[in-house]
Amino acid sequence: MDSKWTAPGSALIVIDVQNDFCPGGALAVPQGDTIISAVNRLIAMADLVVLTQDWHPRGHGSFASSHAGHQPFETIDVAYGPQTLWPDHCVQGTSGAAFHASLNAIPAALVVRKGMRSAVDSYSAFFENDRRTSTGLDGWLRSRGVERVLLCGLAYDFCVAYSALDAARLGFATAVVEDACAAIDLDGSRVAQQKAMRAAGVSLLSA
Ligand code: VGL
Ligand code: ZN
Repeated sequence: MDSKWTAPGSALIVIDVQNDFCPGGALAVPQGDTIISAVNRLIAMADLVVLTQDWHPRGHGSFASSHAGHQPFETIDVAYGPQTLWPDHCVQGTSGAAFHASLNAIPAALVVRKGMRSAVDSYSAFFENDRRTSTGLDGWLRSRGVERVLLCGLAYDFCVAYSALDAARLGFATAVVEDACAAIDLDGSRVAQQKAMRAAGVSLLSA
């Protein structure tokens, strides 16, 4: 990996390394916990670290349980477009929403919580799924002088990919460390999002 990704002007954004996305959790990503040692090595090398935390209120609109007659992993249409329905996960204050105990969260300068409004899901660290409501991360990074973002975490084909595509669109040089990510892979979403990231100019790296 080129040293520019760990130099001043670069930030590492660690996406959603939370218990519910790891084996035993409510929305377990296969092998979700096996990436954590690689994530911790990236954290140790980074100049600036941001963590994201999926942080839903009970009864959140992305939960299948909030939609009578629908099952997890179905897609429905909502005000801002298609929305995949998920098992209840990362409910604010629960152990499932906590960072995995193996994640070295100590060096993080900022924790961005997302998905906090019941009516709007939020995969990206930058914008909610309505694609308009900002989390404020763009401005925070710019005021810290960040020009390059390196991403890793869970899940590769949802929150990591959405965040990387937004970062590239916002004008950051953007890279994803693929072997520090794990995918849900719903209906081919892993390869589809990998293609989309490549097409957007996101560098796909190995640790
Ligand atoms: C995520 C689905 C629902 C993710 C979050 O972190 O990729 N996926 N909420
Ligand atoms: Zn979520």
